[in-house]
Amino acid sequence: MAAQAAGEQELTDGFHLVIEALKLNGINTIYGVPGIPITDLGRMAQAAGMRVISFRHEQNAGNAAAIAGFLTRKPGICLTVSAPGFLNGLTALANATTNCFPMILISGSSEREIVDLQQGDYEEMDQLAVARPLCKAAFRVLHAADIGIGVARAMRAALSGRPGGVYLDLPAKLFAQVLNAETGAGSLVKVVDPAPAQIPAPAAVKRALDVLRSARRPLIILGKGAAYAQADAAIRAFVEKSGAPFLPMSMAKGLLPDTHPQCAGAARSTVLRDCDVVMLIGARLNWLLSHGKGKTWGEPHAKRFIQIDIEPKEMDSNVEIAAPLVGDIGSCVAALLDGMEGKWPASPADWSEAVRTKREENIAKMAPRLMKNSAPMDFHGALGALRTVIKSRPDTILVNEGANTLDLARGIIDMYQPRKRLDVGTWGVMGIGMGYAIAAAIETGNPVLAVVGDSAFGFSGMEVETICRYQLPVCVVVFNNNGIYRGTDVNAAGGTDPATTVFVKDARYDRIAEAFGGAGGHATTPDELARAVNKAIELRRPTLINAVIDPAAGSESGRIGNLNPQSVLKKRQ
Ligand code: ADP
Ligand code: TZD
Ligand code: MG
Repeated sequence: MAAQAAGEQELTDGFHLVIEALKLNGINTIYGVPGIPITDLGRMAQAAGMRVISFRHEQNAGNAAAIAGFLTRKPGICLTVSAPGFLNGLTALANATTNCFPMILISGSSEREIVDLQQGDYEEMDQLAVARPLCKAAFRVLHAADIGIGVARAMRAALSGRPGGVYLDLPAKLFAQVLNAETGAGSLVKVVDPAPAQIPAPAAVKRALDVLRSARRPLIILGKGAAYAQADAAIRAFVEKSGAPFLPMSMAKGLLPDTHPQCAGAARSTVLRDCDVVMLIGARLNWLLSHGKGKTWGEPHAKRFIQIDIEPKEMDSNVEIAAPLVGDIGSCVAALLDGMEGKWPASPADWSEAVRTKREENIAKMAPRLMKNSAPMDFHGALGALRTVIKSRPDTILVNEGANTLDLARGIIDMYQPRKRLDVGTWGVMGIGMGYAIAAAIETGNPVLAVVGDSAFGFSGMEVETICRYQLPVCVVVFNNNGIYRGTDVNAAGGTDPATTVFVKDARYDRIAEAFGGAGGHATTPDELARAVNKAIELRRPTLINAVIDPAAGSESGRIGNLNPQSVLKKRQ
């Protein structure tokens, strides 16, 4: 442990203890923005051999930490200054919690005595109280001797059970508190087995298998919890043994390749409507699955649901779950496989055949649109080009946000490997793009392709400087259709102000990368786009490509326009 000598005694302090506590628990990267009171903490962490990635805005650092947690099953750390920096990081913390990603937001804070009496300290705010409702757990450490316990509690809270965001409040005074070095070292805690296996009850396993066995038209839905669980081989073995068609939620794509014969991605509406038994593996029946009800599910129906989840309270959240299987996905799937020994009735052949036929039909229908080499590009033509890039470079991590840019890419770009597709997730939040891309590159070393709408990009675009500064192998493609959903709206009042959803026409986003020494690219056809992206990935060079998309090509809110409230008075205006 780094220490100072003061007379006879070896000393340590809060700064060193925080760093040592994180390192002891296998944390080697911090994402953050420096400033009072944590500037020296960042410097000292870097000096102690940690990677400290400095961002331009805390929200992006927080998003980076969150996705680092998803990718590594270790909580990603975001470090911020007090009040405003903390608040900037808070959206990412809440988003991590919503998406079940383990993350710890560590923020410096002002003097407790002054904050609690509301006497107006520098960046005064009761951060602990503000954070508490937005994360799984929130802790404050007041004494350097408690740093070890504080970090241990944060680690356990983030990782155990359903993963999520944790807030750790470190008041400025704590960092300079001095402690005997030996006492300090003795106060650190190495968290043993932070995400303990949760073995499902044998009766629950049997019930699940009985329901699955009884299915005439089974469907397995894989969610991002299944991707997070890193039980890839067991999940694949289980899906294959069951013979059932499977549907990956967007961040579970690639867990089994989208080209797998059982993949029903291209027959989504059919399988949701026609299945009779559904097995959810790490996927919630939230809005992304129409809550398990309604037209999408062919209601009225008598479908039965099996659900594997680590969170018992998730069961029956939207519909009755006939066979809840509570436990961690690795243990649950292993138990199911054990219970399937011997001959297992694979999914009925007529159902599998019907799904396969529908899927081939849909793929064939889509194919010509993906080959269109026109200028300006439409979404399908541009995404068709990127689809071929990912096919030839399947270890590339695809980050995706926007509306049309997101919804269409999700369907068009096949994924081949687990945890290679990262996107807006449960909230549909814009602004995750650059943070996710940066952490994906840092944590995996793989090349990253970020495909982002021009609006989505704007929420985190300044981090292109961060990408260039750290020389990361990130290629950003901005789908530039001059606006949100479309670039063609006009101001109904006819004034000089532009419409609310449009941006500067024909902007050159590529020049943002050039400003920071990265490579810029400007693509007007799918061929040009594929060439430019291939080159960027090949050279592992920070690159931003401005992809010119027909401003009229998109639809309102992408695929979820139905969620927009409509004014009954609109037509009269
Ligand atoms: P998607 O958006 O892909 O449908 P969700 O985020 O809705 O996925 O669901 C993920 C689910 O996975 C959550 O309910 C979460 O509790 C669960 N989960 C996360 N990790 C595990 C795990 N290791 N074992 C079991 N369930 C998990
Ligand atoms: N703010 C935040 C944080 N999240 C959001 N989802 C939105 C605003 C609303 N919103 C969407 O849901 S998509 C979107 C916004 C602003 C941008 C869509 O425009 P785009 O994509 O350029 O990124 P397309 O390709 O033009 O549709
Ligand atoms: Mg756009």
